[in-house]
Amino acid sequence: MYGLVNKAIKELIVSEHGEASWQRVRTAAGVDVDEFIRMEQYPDSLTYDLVAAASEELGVPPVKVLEVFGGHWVKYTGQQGYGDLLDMAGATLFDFLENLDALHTRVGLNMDKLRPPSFEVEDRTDHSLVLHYRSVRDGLAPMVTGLLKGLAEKFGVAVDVTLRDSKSDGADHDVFMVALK
Ligand code: 1MF
Repeated sequence: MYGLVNKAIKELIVSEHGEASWQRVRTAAGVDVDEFIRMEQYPDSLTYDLVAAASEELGVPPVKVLEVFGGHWVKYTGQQGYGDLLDMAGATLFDFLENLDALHTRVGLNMDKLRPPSFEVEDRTDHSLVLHYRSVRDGLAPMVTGLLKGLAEKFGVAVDVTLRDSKSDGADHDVFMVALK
């Protein structure tokens, strides 16, 4: 994945737990880079290793690390020059989710190595929708839960997020129910 992802993980750990904690995570993950380059490609395994090491260091399950990271990604990219990209994608949470594929197409115009997930909205009403999440990567559904909660915060709404079908339980892909509270 692009270095921006690993930079976001580092920033989250440094700001919440301090530089020493980050250095322990980085070392335990066997990562010798300390300054990631945001437009450079790194192996997905490096990102998964950082999540596993952060889980050990902080004593929280990997699933929780991913969820917290998903929430952080929305704030981090908003602050790191992608605020306009996010603002253009929609004025409400549900419009934003409908436009996520277009957002990734836009990012991918400049980054030919981007392997974006796809998000398909189904059964949209005023207060709920069904979200299909398809990715070349496995195990990131908890991050999507965090992304949805982070987005809800950005748009000032409260949501219930439930994973209806789970790829890790054998479903074809992950399916979320998203309901406004
Ligand atoms: O393939 C990739 O490297 C990749 C990296 C990040 C693919 C997707 C993403 C973003 N995505 C990460 C989790 C899902 C990964 C997967 O399932 O395979 C989060 C998508 C998302 C969901 C809900 C709400 C907001 C979301 O993201 C908004 C977003 C998406 C992409 C970027 C920024 C915000 C982005 C921007 C620049 C990038 C890479 C991603 O790289 C550049 C480009 C230009 C100059 C420097 C770096």
